[in-house]
Amino acid sequence: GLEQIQALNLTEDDLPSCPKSSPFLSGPLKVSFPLHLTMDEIAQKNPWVQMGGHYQPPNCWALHHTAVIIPYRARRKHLYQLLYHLHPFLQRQQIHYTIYVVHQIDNNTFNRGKLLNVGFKEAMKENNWQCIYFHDVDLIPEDDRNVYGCSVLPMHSAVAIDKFQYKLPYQTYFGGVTALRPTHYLKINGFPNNYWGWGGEDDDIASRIFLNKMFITRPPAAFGRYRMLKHGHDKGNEVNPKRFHLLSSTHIRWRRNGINTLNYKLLSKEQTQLYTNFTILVWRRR
Ligand code: UD2
Ligand code: MN
Repeated sequence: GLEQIQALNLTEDDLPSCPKSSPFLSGPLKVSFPLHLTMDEIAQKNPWVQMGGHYQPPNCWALHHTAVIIPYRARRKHLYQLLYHLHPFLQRQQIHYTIYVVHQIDNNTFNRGKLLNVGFKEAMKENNWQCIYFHDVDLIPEDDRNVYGCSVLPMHSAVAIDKFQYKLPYQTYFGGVTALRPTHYLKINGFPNNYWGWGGEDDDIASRIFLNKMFITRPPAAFGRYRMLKHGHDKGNEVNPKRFHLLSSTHIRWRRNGINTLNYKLLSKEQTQLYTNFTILVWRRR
């Protein structure tokens, strides 16, 4: 079992590689949203997930080593639904992963870009991840052939979302669920820290990729399907009126605004049964 493997501290040399395509994939999924989920219930359904929301296939060496980072504040029901669906989804893919939640606990305006930067930084302290998934809390994948590993190009996974009638809203759209290798993430200096409130940060991230002469790739639309849990505009995440102005100068700012200028205060780090939680305060210059 898994405990034995951990006790022996097996490495890449001791296990056969997992197959290129996992035999456990089931393709299109029937996604439903059970009411009143609890952490214990979800944990019981996922006995192989270890403290902190960690998993690796017990009998083979995973091809993908992935940190899933979720920017979060006051969306408990969405978080439970995501954990309920994502853990079995990732295990069927036979990947090695940990789910990290970055919780902005202050009353400042929500800052998704900054939370993703914090998630990257903290997750890389925990493990030498080879692939980072940046994942909205409210997006539930509908096909497990959408494998959460990285390719040689930055990946945009949320290709077809029910909210957009399962169509890509525009060609450079890079919202919802995206993935980068750490080298690529560092090359673009991470994400912008100065998008406060809703909107624009996803386009800024896309610009950073294009400015660094990279392209984005996507899974086939049949695989990259998601349902978005229903929500209105959150309190504290008002539409950012400065977003267009900021976007017009990404090419000037990206080198001096990102992972190299990130500041925050880590209040706590907890391992829960289903995820590792970072509680943080973000600073806002006035
Ligand atoms: C879109 C993008 C999203 C992001 C956002 C603009 C899609 C599918 N997603 O999402 O990636 O670019 O626009 O910022 O197009 N959150 C909280 N608590 C809050 C507010 C936000 O946890 O109070 C997190 C949560 O993970 C959420 C994400 O931030 O899923 C994006 O916020 P949203 O879902 O309110 O915005 P939405 O659906 O327009
Ligand atoms: Mn949403």
